[in-house]
Amino acid sequence: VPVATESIAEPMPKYECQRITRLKHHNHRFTTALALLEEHAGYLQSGKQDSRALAFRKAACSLKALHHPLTNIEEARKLPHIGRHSLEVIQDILEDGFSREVQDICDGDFYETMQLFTGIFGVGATTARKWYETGFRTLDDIRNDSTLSLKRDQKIGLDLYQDLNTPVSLAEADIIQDLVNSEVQKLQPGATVVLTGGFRRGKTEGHDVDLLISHPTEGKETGLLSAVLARLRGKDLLAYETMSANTYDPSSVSKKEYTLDHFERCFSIFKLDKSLISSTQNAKPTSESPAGVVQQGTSNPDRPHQGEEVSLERAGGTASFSEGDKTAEKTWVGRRVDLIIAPASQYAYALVGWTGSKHFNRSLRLYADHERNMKLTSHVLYDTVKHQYLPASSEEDVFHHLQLPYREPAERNC
Ligand code: DGT
Ligand code: MG
Repeated sequence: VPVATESIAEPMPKYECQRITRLKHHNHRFTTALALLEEHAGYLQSGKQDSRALAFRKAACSLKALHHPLTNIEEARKLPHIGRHSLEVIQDILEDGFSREVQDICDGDFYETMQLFTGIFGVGATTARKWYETGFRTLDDIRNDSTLSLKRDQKIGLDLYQDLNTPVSLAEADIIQDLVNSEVQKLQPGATVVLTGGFRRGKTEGHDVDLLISHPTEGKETGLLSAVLARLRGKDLLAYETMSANTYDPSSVSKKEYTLDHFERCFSIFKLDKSLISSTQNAKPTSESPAGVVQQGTSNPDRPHQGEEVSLERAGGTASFSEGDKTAEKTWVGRRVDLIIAPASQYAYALVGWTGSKHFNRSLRLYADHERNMKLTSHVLYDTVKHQYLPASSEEDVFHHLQLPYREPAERNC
């Protein structure tokens, strides 16, 4: 008889990284509502220390890890991290089939407008809220206001709004990975280009393409990113790029700041030729549509989208580059691509970090810190008692050092 790692009778472990959390689970009716409340809370606060949003996320994570559909509120009370507010929402859904609070948020124009504005590349909650409070409600309100001095990324975000708010399919991500890989191999044979982020966790759609680039020989990755970008630029494959240098400082790990990573990286927008993706246009999203919430162009089964104003057609539709001639058809579709360079010695940690989910990483880092006296980053694991770094050559090594059962990427979807 196979030994179940988590039986129904056992209490759910406190840390998300101790559990198995898959994309598909038994409680989407609750987690969809909680995800919307998380997103809404993020719009009200300024993002960083957002404890309300985090509370909704943690409650949803517990429900995602449950092995069966939740049918009564008493059971929800026994789960970890389900706060009072989340309990009320769960109770409403159990009793009435929907949450009045969620419905009210969807019915008002704040949430819808914030979704619209934060969908602009380069626009965060703070800017979006400022625009909302000014009275702006549509993308044209933003485009037509001459007093706004938009940043370069925001301008391109408006120009390519439809492209960048159409989910990237796995087939498109594979094409982009191949494009990058073929340039990388010409420059540094034997280098690796791995599709990470949500796609590695089994998602069939995403908001971007996260590519982790490395080379088995330490040092051979140096200079690779700018050389690859030069080649991509030469082939006119980039609509936007912004590079940041490697700012990794090994001495900083023992300090408090260990959440962001410091790899050399490029945030870019690729021009993906429509002829390359024509075979993927009819690909149906496989993510479930949670009951009762309008889904538009969303890559996350738990991220509800409203945004009625914008019609988010599949890539290759009628997208046009609105600078200048508004009717001119583009031959390409804009896709967000992150290129990250990791040296061999940090690769395993980088792979865990960039595979995510973001919340899984958060729990891994808290677990390392609170339960093992270790500092985990996307670069290293540091034992603060023995004062030593713990090298890892695989993701399995990382989990082993933390004395955690290994979780496949598909099991890290919290
Ligand atoms: P998506 O793209 O919306 O379908 O979903 P993900 O899970 O691919 O999310 P994404 O692309 O924002 O990030 C991929 C993973 O990389 C995520 O789990 C967290 C990690 N990540 C993203 N940005 C950073 C960063 O600046 N520093 C670190 N350490 N990790 C990051
Ligand atoms: Mg991603």
